[in-house]
Amino acid sequence: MVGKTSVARPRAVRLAGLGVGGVTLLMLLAGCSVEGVGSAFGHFGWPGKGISLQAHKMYDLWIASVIAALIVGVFVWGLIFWCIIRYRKRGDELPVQTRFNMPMETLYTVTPILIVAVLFYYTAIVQTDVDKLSKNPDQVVEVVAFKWNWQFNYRNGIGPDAKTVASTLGSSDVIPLLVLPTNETIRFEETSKDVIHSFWVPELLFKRDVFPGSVRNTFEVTLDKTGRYVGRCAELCGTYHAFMQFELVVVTPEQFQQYLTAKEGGASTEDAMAAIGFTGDERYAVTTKPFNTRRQGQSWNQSNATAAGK
Ligand SMILES: [Cu+2]
Repeated sequence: MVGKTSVARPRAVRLAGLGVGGVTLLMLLAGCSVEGVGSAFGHFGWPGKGISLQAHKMYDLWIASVIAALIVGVFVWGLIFWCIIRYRKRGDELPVQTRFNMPMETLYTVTPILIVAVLFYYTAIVQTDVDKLSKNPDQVVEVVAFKWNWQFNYRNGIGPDAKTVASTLGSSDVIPLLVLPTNETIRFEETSKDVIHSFWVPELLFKRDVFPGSVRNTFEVTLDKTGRYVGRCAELCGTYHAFMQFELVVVTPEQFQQYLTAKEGGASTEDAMAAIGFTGDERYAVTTKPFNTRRQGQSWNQSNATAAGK
């Protein structure tokens, strides 16, 4: 009896040490190239590392969290399968019982607390950073959502009292373009004319609800990759919710100034796009197209349709 206990204790301690050491080593290795691991595994469900400085931070947090979860998962699965095989029933004799083993109890109490504390720490840091508002953003865009489209107002200052200097309004036939520059802080101020919508550009790795009334949700991004990215409403807001799309066009700061000057001078969005080098169909959205709303000519309850079963 004495022999059994003295064998079990050191083994438990060795196992604990091995577990902690292994997890730490793997976390360190994984931390070396979060992005490398992410792209090797299809970004673990995200559309990539994002197009803003804020997105990159969220991406790193997400990939690192998944890696940490997988390490814990593999460790636990390993222990389970090891127990199943090593201690499968061979006879009526019980395996070594290690209840009230203090090192083990301490290990599986302290380790989860440590993991949660580390995840909490980095989440709080990234979240605070993503939500941070600067005193003087370079650009302010008022996002106006309504059933079922978007209006983007370029503003001359912060808050509801600022003036709109240029505007883009979407319609059933034309997807609204939101043209913005790289390397500048851009503040979005959101407001809705009717129900709750949600402003979402998947490549920003971020969405924020758009409320009607006095609530004016804000957030900021600094874009760092030119290109064209689809945007959507991410809050079920009624019949044509799925048709509520827009396109984010990220251009250089010089192009943006030209675009804004053209818009301020009264040019249409397509003419302003042409002024900064987009020609032909590129003057319109390229990542999505208007859906047929069937509001004219057809209706969902067509009069000449044959009822089911007739
Ligand atoms: Cu909506």
